[in-house]
Amino acid sequence: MTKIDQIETLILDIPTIRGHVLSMATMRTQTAVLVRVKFSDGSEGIGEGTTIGGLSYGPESPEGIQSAIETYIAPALIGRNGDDVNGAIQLIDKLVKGNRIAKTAVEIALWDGLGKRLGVPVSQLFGGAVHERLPVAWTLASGNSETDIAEAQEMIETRRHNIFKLKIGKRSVREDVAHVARIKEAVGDAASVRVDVNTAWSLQDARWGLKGLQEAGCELVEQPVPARYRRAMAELSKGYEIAVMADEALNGPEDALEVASVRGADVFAVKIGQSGGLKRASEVIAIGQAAGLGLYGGTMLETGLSTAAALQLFSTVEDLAWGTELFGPLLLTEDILAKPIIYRDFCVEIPKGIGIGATLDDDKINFFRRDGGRTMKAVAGE
Ligand code: MUC
Ligand code: MG
Repeated sequence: MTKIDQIETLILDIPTIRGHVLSMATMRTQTAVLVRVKFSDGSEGIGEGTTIGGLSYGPESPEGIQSAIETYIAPALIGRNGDDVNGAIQLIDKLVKGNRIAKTAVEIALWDGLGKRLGVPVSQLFGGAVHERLPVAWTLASGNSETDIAEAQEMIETRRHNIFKLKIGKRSVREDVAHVARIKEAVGDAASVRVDVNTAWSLQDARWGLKGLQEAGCELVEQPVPARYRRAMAELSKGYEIAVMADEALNGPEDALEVASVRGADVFAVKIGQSGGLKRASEVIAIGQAAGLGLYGGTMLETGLSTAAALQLFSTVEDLAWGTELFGPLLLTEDILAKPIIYRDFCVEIPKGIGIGATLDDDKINFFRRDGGRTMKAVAGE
């Protein structure tokens, strides 16, 4: 039996290429929790748990993710059969409530280790890839319309992105709609324009917002109202032609079922971290498919590591009608992978290779680690 011998965690702080202005925070750095699982046969698996803007986006912070893994998840898994990923998921779900991003980080490392030992990509463990590349959006969030337009035009010219998600919700609804209309007018039919409000609007704001956005040619609005307002989301989906996407409302398959049952969205933004791992994300996908909803491969602006893991899963999904936004590595000043993920022709390529298809660049890890390489937090068996 290949046993789980040791689980290490470390926190990386990586600067972003520009300020990323969201309704609840402006990001100048992204913080990722990395996990390395060492197995008794000498094999290893790597994983990542990342959130956005400290505790401003969701209930887990980077420090909390690290602590949940070290204190509760790792001790329960040490000594177990490393090949039994489902058993590990079930055990941790019993022992640890919530903490989905922490669970995801460890689960990715377990799938990565298993894929490597079997000599197959993780997509194979989910039935096999049906895509080699997927469309990938870019987020315009400099906080300035002119800068966003210049950024969009450069992305279209270089054939990197022709789907843009605009982060709004910080200014008034009227100002936001005017900002979106200017960008849509500038890019015309060369690009799809969508927005993410990150829960900032009341239902009343959202009614005005969706009307204005729709008239401006915006195709989709992501999470306009707070996550718990399922009926408001349903009302908005029904009331306008513009597609309404659930993001913060989707924390795993149970939420997916509730949202689908009240038709509280037209589209699911599926995030592996928010779902609680690749397996739970695959369940969210199945519920969305069964309910006839559109699917979108979401991100928590993770590094190349978790982006590779998400791509392994999304490559197996028959129809991601709204594409993906797995551009996290491009927002960071440095990619931490030895072989960066490839972005070209408006698509992201599914990494080749075994496991999640990612190898870390150790120099970069040492450079960005918060503890400066002085301590290694590890939980190991006797
Ligand atoms: C979110 O809320 O979707 C994804 C892309 C981006 O710019 O921010 C994220 C988070
Ligand atoms: Mg979102």
